[in-house]
Amino acid sequence: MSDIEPYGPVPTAQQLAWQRMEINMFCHFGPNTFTGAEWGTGKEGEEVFSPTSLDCNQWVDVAKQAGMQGIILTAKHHDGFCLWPSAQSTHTVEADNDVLRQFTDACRKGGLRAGVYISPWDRNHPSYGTPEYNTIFSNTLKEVHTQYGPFFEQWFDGACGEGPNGKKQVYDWPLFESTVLGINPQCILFSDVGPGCRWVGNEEGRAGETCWGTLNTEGATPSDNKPAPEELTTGHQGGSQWVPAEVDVSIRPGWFWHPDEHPKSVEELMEIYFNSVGRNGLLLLNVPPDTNGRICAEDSLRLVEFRRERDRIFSNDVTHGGHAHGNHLRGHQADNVLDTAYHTYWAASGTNDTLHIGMPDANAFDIIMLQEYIPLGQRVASFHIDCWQPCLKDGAWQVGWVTVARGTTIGYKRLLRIPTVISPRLRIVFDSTLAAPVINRIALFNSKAK
Ligand code: FUL
Repeated sequence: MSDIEPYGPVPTAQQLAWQRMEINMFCHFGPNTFTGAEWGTGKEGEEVFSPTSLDCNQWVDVAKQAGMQGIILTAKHHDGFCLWPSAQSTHTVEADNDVLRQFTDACRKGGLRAGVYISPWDRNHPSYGTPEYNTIFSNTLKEVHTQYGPFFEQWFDGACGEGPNGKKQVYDWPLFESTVLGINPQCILFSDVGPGCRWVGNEEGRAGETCWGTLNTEGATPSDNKPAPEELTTGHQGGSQWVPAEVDVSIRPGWFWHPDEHPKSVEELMEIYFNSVGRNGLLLLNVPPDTNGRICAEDSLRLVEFRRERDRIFSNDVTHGGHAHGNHLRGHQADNVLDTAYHTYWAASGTNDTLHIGMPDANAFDIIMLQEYIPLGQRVASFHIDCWQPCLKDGAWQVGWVTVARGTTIGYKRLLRIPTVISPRLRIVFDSTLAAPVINRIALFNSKAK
């Protein structure tokens, strides 16, 4: 417990642990992997799903090498095909080919957290479109969470795309949520509007430059009664609930593996990283297994390169050996922003206090990392950063404060990319805050260093 009063909604212990995972892997795998479709019709024969050398341990190894801590598997996509021998459906794998079991076993063995995507939309189930389906779907959730759990996250997809003459299900969301949470209260429920975490409003790998962990969810339901996508991208300042953004995007053009598609470049993945983790979101990067039931070499190599690039940039914090100062409350002094301990922070004494960082030398940097201590709420609405630098003033060169970056929200993590600066001192000026800032980390990196 902190001796600083929290501001507004704050993450639960599970939401905090979830956000600190930063990057997880998504695996879209099912009949579509074999047919080339993205949305199966539900009429595919069960024999279509025929991985030749399924190896979930390999998925886990790849995810670990990529620096990820969890994997979410599409155990049932919109075609309704269950990757486990469900008693609620006839459209499933055979009992001796239980992919979900192999997946959860592999995650446990490899020390990764397992999550599960179970699509509410079902193009196969005969009862879909009737009230009875809600009970069946709830039983499906019950089956999966009791027999295969615990899962760290349950993904409720918002897509419901039957054609004009198709079936329309009126979903019983409260039933689905209480079913999962009744079995596993720790589970993070993803949907368009949470409650555990929210869709970021696009599938391009982009949270808003302004991205609040808070959202007004009163009266909202996933799918058909949610805030506009742009609102999900930015969240709501002063929103009533803590529902952080999850940024789901695929390493390939499609969500499922297709032979003629290829993974994004490291540059594209880095752009996604800065725009997701670097904007207060969690990155859920889809890496779909192929028809062998393995992650192909092209994708796993790309993931290793992506990890290497992050390690290269973020391994050398140039504030090392420096000091921070700013007015503080009750012993939560400014120097706490320079250590790597998560739970030590600077608690400003006033809403507009300025934080100063001084380094032993003038260092080159082009990336600024800021972290708010979100267990005490998200407080900063806008800020700017000045560096102590030579500058031209009234026609004469002198040394003074030069603004090098401006930003709005910070949240769990904010990464700002700027033209290279060489300076021994900087200050963070909080222009607009909802409460006195509480910052647990500031670091500076040089992406051009070898
Ligand atoms: C969407 C789905 O329709 C896609 O097939 C995919 O599963 C993506 C993650 O979510 O809503």
